[in-house]
Amino acid sequence: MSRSVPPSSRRQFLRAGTALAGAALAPAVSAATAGQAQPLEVAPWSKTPGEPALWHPYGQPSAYEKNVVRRTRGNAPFPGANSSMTPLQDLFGIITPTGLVFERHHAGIPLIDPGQHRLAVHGLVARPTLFTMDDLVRLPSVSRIHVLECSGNTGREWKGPGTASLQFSHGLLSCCEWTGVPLSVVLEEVGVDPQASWILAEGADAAGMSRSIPISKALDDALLVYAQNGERLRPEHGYPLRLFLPGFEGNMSVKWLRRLKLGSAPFMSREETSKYTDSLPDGTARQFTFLMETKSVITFPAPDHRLREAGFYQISGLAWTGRGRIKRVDVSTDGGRNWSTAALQEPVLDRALTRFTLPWRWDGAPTVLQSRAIDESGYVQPTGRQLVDARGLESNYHFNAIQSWKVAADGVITNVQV
Ligand SMILES: Nc1nc2c(c(=O)[nH]1)N[C@H]1C(S)=C(S)[C@@H](COP(=O)(O)O)O[C@H]1N2
Ligand SMILES: [Mo]
Repeated sequence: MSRSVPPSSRRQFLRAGTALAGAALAPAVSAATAGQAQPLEVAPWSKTPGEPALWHPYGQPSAYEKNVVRRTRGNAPFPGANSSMTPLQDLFGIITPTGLVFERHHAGIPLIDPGQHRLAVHGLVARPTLFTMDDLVRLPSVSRIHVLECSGNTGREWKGPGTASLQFSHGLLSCCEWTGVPLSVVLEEVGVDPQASWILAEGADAAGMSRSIPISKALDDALLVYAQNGERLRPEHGYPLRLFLPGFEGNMSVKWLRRLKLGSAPFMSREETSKYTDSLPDGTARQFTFLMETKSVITFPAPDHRLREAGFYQISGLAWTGRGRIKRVDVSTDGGRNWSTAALQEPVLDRALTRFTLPWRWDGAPTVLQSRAIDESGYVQPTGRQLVDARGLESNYHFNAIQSWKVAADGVITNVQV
């Protein structure tokens, strides 16, 4: 249709379309680009055949997208112990491309030969078993789209605005399709002792990272994952095998999984005693805080962008919850005085990222943008103040408050708390 419409009436159409879409909207294309009805030039790349197929046997993004990469903050405190963040400000839809999925390693990325890798399942079981990868891949599998979030994500926001970058504030977050064997299938193979109530999951990395998993979760929806977004796991995400626990904090999805031990009590590993507990104002700590609470963030515009002029913009963002589905997202474009209901983009999946959008006309005046997610259980994403009132300031994990982005008159966007 657009080809048969001459430029001038095409502009009228755009105006009419945006007028229909909402009272606040003006022409979506700036006068500088829309105002010139010149013939299209034939560019150099249209005059000669391009690169052949298999230019890259494994596909690569355009060279013009080379800034869309994971980024890391500073140096590792000891070898291999660091993380990299997903560039949420540059992504669309709900699936994180595998090469941009955030990483969190406690002792680097082990390079494991799948032929030599074994999964031991022992403890309170009838038949202790060593599984090869071939053994596991033969079993019935499922594929599920789920969010993975580090419980340390946005941890720097507890004591006031953290970093002025969406990638660094919220980038320990991704959403992928995960393929693997339900853990319940493997547990049936080995025969669970009725005494068993917890499972120790241990990684084959130099950290030997381990966590205790309640048997109820193991039998419910835990997965032994070997593929991500349609291909085998990448080394940095646990190749050849990881645990995946939908809706639970990322730390529990143990990568490079080598051992599952069934027992009758939690195992009190380092990662659930000294770490991944939440200190409270009265000096006690919350422990085994597995569930990732409901959260959202505006991914455009964000501090990683700059608005060049007043006019129409589509506000876009992500909402998610470890409890199930997102029911509604409210967006404020005036620092929380008024809220509008955002559109939720299909599909809205259980414990996956949900994309929301809201048309917005920026009048060029300073303002504050916020989003607030509500899940199907009725839980409403809290303000920072509500969260600090309930949990104090000593926690590093599970910060899920409403995020505020301040838009200044010059279009520069900063991280603020209101
Ligand atoms: N064996 C092992 N598993 C691990 C980790 C690790 O360092 N070692 N990091 C955990 C943490 S803290 C998180 S948030 C997730 C990150 O998964 P990703 O790197 O695939 O994004 O893996 C978890 N599983
Ligand atoms: Mo994490």
